Amino acid sequence: MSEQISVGGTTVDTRHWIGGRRVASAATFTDVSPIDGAVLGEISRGGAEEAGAAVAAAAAAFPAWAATPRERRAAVLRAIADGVDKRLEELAIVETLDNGALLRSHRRGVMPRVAHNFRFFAERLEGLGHDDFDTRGHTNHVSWDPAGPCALITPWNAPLMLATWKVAPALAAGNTVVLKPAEWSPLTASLLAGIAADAGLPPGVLNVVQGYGAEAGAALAGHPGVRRISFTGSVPTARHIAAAAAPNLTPLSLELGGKSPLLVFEDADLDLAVDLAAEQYDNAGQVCLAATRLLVHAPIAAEFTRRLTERAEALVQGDPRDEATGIGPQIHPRQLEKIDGFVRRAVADGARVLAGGGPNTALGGLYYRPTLLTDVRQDSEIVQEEVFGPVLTLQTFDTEEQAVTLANDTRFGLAATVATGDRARAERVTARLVAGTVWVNCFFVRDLRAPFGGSRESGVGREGGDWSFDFYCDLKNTVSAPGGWRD
Ligand code: TXE
Repeated sequence: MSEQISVGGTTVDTRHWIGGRRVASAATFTDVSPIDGAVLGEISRGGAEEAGAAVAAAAAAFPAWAATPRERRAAVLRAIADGVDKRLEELAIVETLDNGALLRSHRRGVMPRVAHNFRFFAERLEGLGHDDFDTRGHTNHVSWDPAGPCALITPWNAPLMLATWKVAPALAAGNTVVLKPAEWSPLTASLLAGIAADAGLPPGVLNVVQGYGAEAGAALAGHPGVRRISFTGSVPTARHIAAAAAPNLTPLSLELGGKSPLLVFEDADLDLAVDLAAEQYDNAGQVCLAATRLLVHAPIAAEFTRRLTERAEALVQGDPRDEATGIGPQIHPRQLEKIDGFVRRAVADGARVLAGGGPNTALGGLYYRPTLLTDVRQDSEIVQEEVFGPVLTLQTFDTEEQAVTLANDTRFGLAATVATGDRARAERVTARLVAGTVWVNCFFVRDLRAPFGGSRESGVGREGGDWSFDFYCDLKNTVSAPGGWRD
């Protein structure tokens, strides 16, 4: 077994990164490209032992990193961002081969955002602070003390972007990190470890443990030395993690799934509304924020449906490395089967297929056709459960009241999008939607200063801006009496 594999011309080390050293496990798992099923390599398969070693390394590195002045920590984060920029093309290619998302979006959107994650939290750290305040002459001083080793457990749909969204604020805050990337897309985390070391991050401050969730992930979640757990992934896994963390009372941040609505009112710009709906097929529907439930005002439903059906059918499906491709493969055979199961059961339950409806047999492999379903019941599985594939449902409504009721009627609350030309309506409707993020006449506009997270089963807590520091730090209030000094 080779520990150095070549992926699209880039050398990637398949071992863990613990205490500033590459560490191999005897056991491995196979990493396969979703584009064509090619084996990319054998990756070290960590478990309790490797998780324990990584937490020990993170604990050993913690005091010195926590005591490192903010400016120095910020400088290292900026150097990591520069390293990401320098290796942006390699990262984009490796990520595309590993998770099958479009190369052009990795190049132009995702990897620049990875670098931005580091620069943003470097800058935010420098500005972090409160004015001291006074209580009957006593001074209150609030400080953000680093919490300790953080376990960051991340998914495969946007591997490096979601990992660095956690790694950057955790490190900025003065914590040390053990990152456990998803086993279906482990490669860019390994590259990040190298980039961070080259940027001057001391050994043990960032550790990467590869492996399966039930092994490496579970060991981290239940480790008593871990002071924070941040997880992005599915609701069932979040429950396992919360249960594992409970004996230690480890604080958790959980960013989970969604079943977000797009509400299209009759006064909306129809071109824009169709664009917004078609955007939901991005990343082959593997986006937690995706507005997969289209709720359309009855008077415009026929025209909207006609246009969106055309758009779905015109989407170019194929190799995510091709510039012309609009939709690539699903990540894994298990996901393809899961998606197809959802669609088949929906059809058996009375849903009508307007577009797609099954795997793209011409392409074979993991390609699922962009699918649009209608005649779906609100309480049906296809409307209530996250599919995490290119599958949208379309329902109509007659009144604003009905639209809001339908929009809020799932156990999720991650995001919602409203298309309307009526400002007063936008204000009324957005005020009543249960969601961590609401977009009006736009989608996926993200500013890292804003809080991000979900309501209900879409998550626990918020990250972003100073909320990230609130989570990754132990906040301390120091109250000093006015007198008593000997100087
Ligand atoms: O996710 P998991 P899966 C949803 C989406 C998708 C479904 C299944 O609906 O269809 O989840 O995907 C680690 N202890 N989302 O099964 O299991 C795992 O190794 C500790 C939405 O791949 O949540 C990986 O690193 N860790 C989502 C990470 O959890 C464990 C993105 C995510 O995997 C673990 C991904 C355990 N017991 C899936 N079990 C989003 N919110 O964007 C697994 N893991």
